[in-house]
Amino acid sequence: MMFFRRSGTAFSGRRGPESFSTIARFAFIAGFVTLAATGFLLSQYSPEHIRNVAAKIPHLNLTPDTEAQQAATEYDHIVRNVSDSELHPIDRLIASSRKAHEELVAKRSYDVATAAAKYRERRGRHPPPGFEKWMEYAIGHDAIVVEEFFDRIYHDLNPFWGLEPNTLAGRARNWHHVVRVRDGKASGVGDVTGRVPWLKLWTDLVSEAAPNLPDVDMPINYMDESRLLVKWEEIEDLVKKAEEKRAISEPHLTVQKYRGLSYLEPAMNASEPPAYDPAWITTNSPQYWDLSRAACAPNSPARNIAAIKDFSKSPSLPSDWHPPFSSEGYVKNYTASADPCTQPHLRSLHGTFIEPLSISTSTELIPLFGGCKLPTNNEILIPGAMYLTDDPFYSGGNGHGPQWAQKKGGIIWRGVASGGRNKKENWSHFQRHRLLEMLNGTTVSALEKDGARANTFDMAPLSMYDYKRRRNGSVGAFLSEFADAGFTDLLCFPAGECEYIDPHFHALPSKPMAEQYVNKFIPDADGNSFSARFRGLLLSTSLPLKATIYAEWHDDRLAPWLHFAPLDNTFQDLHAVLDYFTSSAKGDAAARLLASTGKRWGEQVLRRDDMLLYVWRLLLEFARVCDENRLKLGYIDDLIIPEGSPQSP
Ligand SMILES: *[C@@H]1O[C@H](CO)[C@@H](O)[C@H](O)[C@H]1NC(C)=O
Ligand SMILES: *[C@@H]1O[C@H](CO)[C@@H](O)[C@H](O)[C@H]1NC(C)=O
Ligand SMILES: *[C@@H]1O[C@H](CO)[C@@H](O)[C@H](O)[C@H]1NC(C)=O
Ligand SMILES: *[C@@H]1O[C@H](CO)[C@@H](O)[C@H](O)[C@H]1NC(C)=O
Ligand SMILES: *[C@@H]1O[C@H](CO)[C@@H](O)[C@H](O)[C@H]1NC(C)=O
Ligand SMILES: CC(=O)N[C@H]1CO[C@H](CO)[C@@H](O)[C@@H]1O
Repeated sequence: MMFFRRSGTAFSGRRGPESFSTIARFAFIAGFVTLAATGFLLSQYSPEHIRNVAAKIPHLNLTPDTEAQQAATEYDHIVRNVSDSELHPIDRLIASSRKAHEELVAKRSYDVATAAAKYRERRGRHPPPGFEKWMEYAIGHDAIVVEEFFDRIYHDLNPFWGLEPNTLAGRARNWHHVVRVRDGKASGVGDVTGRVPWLKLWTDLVSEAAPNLPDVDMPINYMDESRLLVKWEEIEDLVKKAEEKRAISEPHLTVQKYRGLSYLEPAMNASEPPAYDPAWITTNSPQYWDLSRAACAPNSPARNIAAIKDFSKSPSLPSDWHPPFSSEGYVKNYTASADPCTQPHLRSLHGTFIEPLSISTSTELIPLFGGCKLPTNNEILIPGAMYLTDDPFYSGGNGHGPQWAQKKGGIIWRGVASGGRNKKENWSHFQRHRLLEMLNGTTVSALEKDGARANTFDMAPLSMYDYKRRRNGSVGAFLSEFADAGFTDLLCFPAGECEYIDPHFHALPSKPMAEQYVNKFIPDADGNSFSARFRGLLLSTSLPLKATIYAEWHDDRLAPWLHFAPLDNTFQDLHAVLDYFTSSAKGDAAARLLASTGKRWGEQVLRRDDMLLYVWRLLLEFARVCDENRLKLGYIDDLIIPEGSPQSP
């Protein structure tokens, strides 16, 4: 996360005297502006102001179900009446995404025996003890339990099965900031004076599950950026070790009781043991790209491509980029599209790899939980703390936007020029700058007129994206009407010296999300790390268009081309995607379908309850990995035939 960060050191994220809710509102409204602008913007966009604005906007009257159903009916009706040759590649992607998602959701479990059976089948172990209480809560709260939705937990935890459990438990306990569960109660441990209230937000969430959790420690990353980049080979070794021991143990050898962590308490009157800090790399040398690619598989395209040293030249987008994760020019496998290991060009197209604001990275595997990470990072993902505040200004509150028919056919974006430290020598490589130049009608028109390239991008060739506006050179003219996108703060470096950027961008006033939701389309691009807006956008009536290199807890439960429109991290597909959605009734119906289906789905699987269940299950698993009896620990009640029972389950 970018919006609380100003300085580079690991534990210096101190905050001013403002309350979190004030900051949250502000950050939300202003598009995560830095603190420098706080005073000004807070007065201009006070909560009252936003409430007043929000109150004036018509809101969705239809229940989301109805809206999503009507949208599906409308789109299907149009598609049924057009010939195959009139179908767009995106229509095919939508069809295949709907089908895949339907099949996935059909695997839903409604009772603990089914859930446990699916667990064993997919994980090769018994579920952790406490699984029945977890499932009971899920059933009681109408949670959609599909085993695949939790794949991320196992991906993240797998390497830790290769580490020694007592060492792991000790390191987790003695970390700087920990959500600690003892005897069924959760507490936040660590000095957070003057910091963002993440520890409290996460502790409050864990508290809800705590009565049903064993003793466990959740060490959390208090920095904005993800921090662990362990070499690929090392992770492979750990995973191999874990695999060797992975088994579904004999029920009579299985135990249900965790060991507990009281053995880690310091002896009476002894001082607390110090936190275990591995060696931290704190400068951009070696460059972050080089650290990250060491965590890529040896045969991946990025592994042997060194970081760029000179960013003074304009970035080169790969020409004729037809990645394997795309189909006919549009992202198909969104997970793969977020992976820098497959896309060496991202070393010059994403701020994380250009000049991150701060770095504090280790190549050693330690237990650390956080809200987002690169696919190459080794943190254990939990829902971002910003998704947990009940502050209505984070999610947009009740103001999720008017229904589709009442919306303005435009695209809107506001935010700050983050992504890293943008300077004269490197700004043209940042993703947000690229997104905004691509949405700038003036810039695109100039480019169409004389074929010159913009600072941050070149138009994708007609051979890749062939559509009328592109042929007749009216993409820029279209955007001039359609797009309302700009930075609210240029974040020039050195501060205030904006000569290098002034000819290309000017700051626009912020706009509350409630006002932004009047538009049909809202792009979402990474800042210094994940944007933290995605959940709010999904829950709105607008359609999010999203590219990212950051993974989040919810990825396995969201489907591209069904719940949102995915974009390539180069944004080379942006203009063509917008053209698809805006040049026919079919495209508009498709956009409405995705926007309303995403909203409806988000209301079912991105609730606080769903985040609780994710963290609850994760902590059952983490407690098990940290337990010296971990190979024997398991939930087996569903396998035991109750005495006197005539049939086996
Ligand atoms: C189907 O397409 C035909 C020809 O394009 C058109 O005349 C007809 O009105 C369409 N029907 C519907 C239900 O859209
Ligand atoms: C711990 O400290 C208290 C007060 O300083 C003292 O009374 C007590 O004897 C100490 N206990 C042990 C086990 O050292
Ligand atoms: C998408 O890509 C990932 C790897 O990046 C792969 O594991 C997964 O199987 C792919 N999904 C599909 C549906 O092909
Ligand atoms: C180019 O094509 C678009 C889409 O058909 C159309 O709306 C626009 O008027 C055309 N512009 C020019 C300059 O021909
Ligand atoms: C759009 O581009 C023009 C020309 O490059 C620039 O002057 C203008 O400031 C840009 N608009 C925004 C909102 O940044
Ligand atoms: C990663 C990297 O090389 N970033 C460069 C961005 O530009 C500045 C010059 O202002 C260089 O110092 C950085 O090294």
